[in-house]
Amino acid sequence: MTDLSNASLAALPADIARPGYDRSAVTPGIVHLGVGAFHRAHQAIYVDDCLAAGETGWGIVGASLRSPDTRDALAPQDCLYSLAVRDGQGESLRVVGSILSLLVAPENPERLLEALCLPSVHIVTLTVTEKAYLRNAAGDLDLAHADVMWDLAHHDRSKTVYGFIVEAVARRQAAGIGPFTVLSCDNLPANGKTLRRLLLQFAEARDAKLAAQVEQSIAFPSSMVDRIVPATTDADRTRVAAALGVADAWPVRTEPFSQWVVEDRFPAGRPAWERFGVTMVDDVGPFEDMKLRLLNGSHSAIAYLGLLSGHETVADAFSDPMIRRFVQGLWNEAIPTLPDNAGLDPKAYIGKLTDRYDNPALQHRTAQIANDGSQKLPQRIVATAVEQLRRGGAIDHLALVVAAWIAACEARGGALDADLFTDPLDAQLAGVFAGLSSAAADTVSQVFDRTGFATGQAERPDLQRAVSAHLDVIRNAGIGAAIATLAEG
Ligand code: CS2
Repeated sequence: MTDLSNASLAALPADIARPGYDRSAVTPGIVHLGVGAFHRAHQAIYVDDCLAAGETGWGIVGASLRSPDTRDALAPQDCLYSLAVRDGQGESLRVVGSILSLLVAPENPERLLEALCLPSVHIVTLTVTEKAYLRNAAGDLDLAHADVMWDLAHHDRSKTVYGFIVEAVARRQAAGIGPFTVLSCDNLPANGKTLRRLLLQFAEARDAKLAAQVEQSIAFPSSMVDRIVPATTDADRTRVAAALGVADAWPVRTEPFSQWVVEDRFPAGRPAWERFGVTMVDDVGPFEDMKLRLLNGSHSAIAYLGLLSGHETVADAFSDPMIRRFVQGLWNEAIPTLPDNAGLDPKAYIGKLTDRYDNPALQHRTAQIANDGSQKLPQRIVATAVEQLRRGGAIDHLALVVAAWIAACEARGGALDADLFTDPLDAQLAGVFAGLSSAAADTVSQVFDRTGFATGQAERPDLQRAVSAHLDVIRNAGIGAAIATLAEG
């Protein structure tokens, strides 16, 4: 079978959407760090829409900070790939052309720095996942992390986003090239502000003058990104190739829903995203909190409760009446913590979420979402629980999610496969998770210390007590019994 490429585009069946613009006339305007499936199903689509409407200055240079897989799969096909949008009604395919080139940072860090210093590049975007922000238990940049220490000493051979961005800022300034805007698209609260704070901590450790330069010249708008993008499977490759008539080494599979809310602070310019469904706002905070607490919080709940009850996908787990009721109860605890004066409509939001989780064609694996719980739960569950406690509200469901995460971690290598999911703190937590013989309260207190959950919050002991009580029941009687102890949503 022929491979997907610029040359084979003309041979695609007539009903397959494809770049109708001249890709060779598009110049790189965005460098994206973390060019995984999520970016390719989300931001790259909004940019593709802009290019199709005639903009030519916003092509994407995609960079992987770790693995060569995306570049290896897509470079031979001129960086083209297909987007498969699926629901119960079927699948629609579209070939996407907005990624112009792909780099693998560890292979050649200098090439990424060169891309970051192109005068045509005005925006640097990131989807590097929570763990790449390298925060310590106190939430600050982990200056003792080996990669951070490496980057502080090797400016032209960076490994972290901080090393790359700060070196690029320094080089652009030295060469008289104007600054870029840095846009985080990760699932962190106040992601722009958070990135700015951590980046300044890095720059400060490298050179105070450089830190001042970052502080004065770089804008860090925050953004809320939303689209569910399960990992691609071989079945996707086979199905997509049959529909295209050409082979695509790495299509991405997603849902019809897509949302992007972005703070409109781009001093160096930006694509006209608002023309294609992006909501440009002054303050993304309320949208982020709603998404992190209602979507991501329940996603993590479904992942850990689902794994402990033997459900392989979100749709399976969510069709289990016990879990469905649980999620409703979780939402009932989270909604009162959201601002009520920001024009949000949480009821409509969870109505839509219910449909999205029921999508039978997504096949989103619970094990995929279960990864990196120590990095996700703080903003998805713990912050919500702290706020509920502060306002005298219930935290039964919230606390059970934390207990289910611990129980799922403990179950790896026993009831669950040892490598079903991983966590960046696995090494630090291995001893704790192996300590099934210790009392639940001891386990929970050690987990809270190592993860930094609710550090410095007066509500921490109450939260720990609630989590311990649930963990005790899960250990002794199973997840079903723990859920059964809860009053109905
Ligand atoms: C998920 C998210 O894997 C996870 O942790 O909760 O990736 C989720 O699918 C996206 O945030 C949806 O926008």
